[in-house]
Amino acid sequence: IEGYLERKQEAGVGGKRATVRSWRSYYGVLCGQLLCFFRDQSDFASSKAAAPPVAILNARCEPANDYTKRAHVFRLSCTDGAEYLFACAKHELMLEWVAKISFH
Ligand code: I3P
Repeated sequence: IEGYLERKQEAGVGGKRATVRSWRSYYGVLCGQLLCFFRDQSDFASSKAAAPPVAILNARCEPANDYTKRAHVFRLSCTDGAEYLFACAKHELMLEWVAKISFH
């Protein structure tokens, strides 16, 4: 799965509260056990990453029903303690990302 996502980092490695907490738009691509981030589709085509990839092996991924400031948001909690929120354009897309990340 790939597509545009808004991303907010809530926590870094070890669960430490993230210092940069604003939402940012990325073109996200799930590549095996890595979730990769590009500025747009053409940067993906030329392998020009916009942010380090996130390892999703054994990560917890579920709809963020408790986060009410934006719609269609899911939460990704990684084994290293890092945590991210991702906002999708549509509910069905959000469910698709959650399913693909959970059962990759
Ligand atoms: C953050 C930005 C985020 C906000 C976050 C702010 O400020 O406004 O949108 O998260 O709040 O710190 P900045 O852009 O100056 O980094 P929400 O959209 O979830 O409110 P937070 O620190 O409470 O997470």
